[in-house]
Amino acid sequence: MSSAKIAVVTGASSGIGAATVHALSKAGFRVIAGARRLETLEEVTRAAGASAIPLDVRDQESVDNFAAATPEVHLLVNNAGLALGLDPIGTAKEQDWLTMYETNVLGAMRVTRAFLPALEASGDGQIINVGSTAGFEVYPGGGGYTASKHGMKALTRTLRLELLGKPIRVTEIAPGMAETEFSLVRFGGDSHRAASVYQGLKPLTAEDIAECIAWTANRPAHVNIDEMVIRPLFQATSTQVHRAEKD
Ligand code: NDP
Ligand code: 8X3
Repeated sequence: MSSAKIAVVTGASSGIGAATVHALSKAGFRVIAGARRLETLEEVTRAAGASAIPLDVRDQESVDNFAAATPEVHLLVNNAGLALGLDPIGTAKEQDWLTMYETNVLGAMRVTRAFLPALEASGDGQIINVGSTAGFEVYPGGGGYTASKHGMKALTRTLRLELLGKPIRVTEIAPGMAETEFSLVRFGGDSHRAASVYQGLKPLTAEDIAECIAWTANRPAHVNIDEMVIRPLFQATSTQVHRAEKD
């Protein structure tokens, strides 16, 4: 039987989650990956030598099935998440806010709740939540997303208090602008609008964040990285970004 540690990565069909599947596999973890788009997920896991299980973090039954198929786990990466729209609060779409909250906060809670017993039983458990700079900053039009990522920060910090004395480390990784499918999803598939978010600067890549996750996961068992904030060089805050002039 292999003695490799087992890692679960949610939202692993694209972007940071997919890159994390590769980074953790390379670091020696046996990775079990979840997302809704099973075919896309399987392309990722096939290439990384990992396993794919369908997962919708908004659906309790799906989370239960996922957890039942994964009885042993040392590391949980709560990465599944999304932003929808950039509407000001005055014209906010309630369904968008609900979806963001249900995915980014309730989803992370559900998956964490399902895996806590196994993480504790591992004797060396770890939870890495992918938050965001939107978890401690705000920007116009970002109300629904920033509220959800502030929520995830609260969840992460609460967990660290509740798990004190147990062998489970808790970390928040908080990226700034990373070019993934994130903006494409946020703007309903509008690729021009999505590309304009990163125009004139070099954004982070999914791999940049995945390396930070893998590094955090590889610290000795007594070392807890509480929070890590990573931004592109030309982003100082959510609203202050330096862009090169267009040619
Ligand atoms: P992507 O859109 O590329 O990836 C999002 C992933 O989440 C996909 O694999 C998607 O898979 C999955 N997902 C969405 N909803 C669900 C659901 N209900 N159940 C299961 N999986 C779901 O974006 P990123 O890689 O950028 O996003 C990953 C995380 O990073 C998110 O939490 C995001 O908020 C955070 N983040 C992103 C930043 C950025 O600039 N890109 C910056 C800071 C944080 P599928 O659709 O197949 O279910
Ligand atoms: C994603 C970063 O700036 O779009 O979490 O909120 S931002």
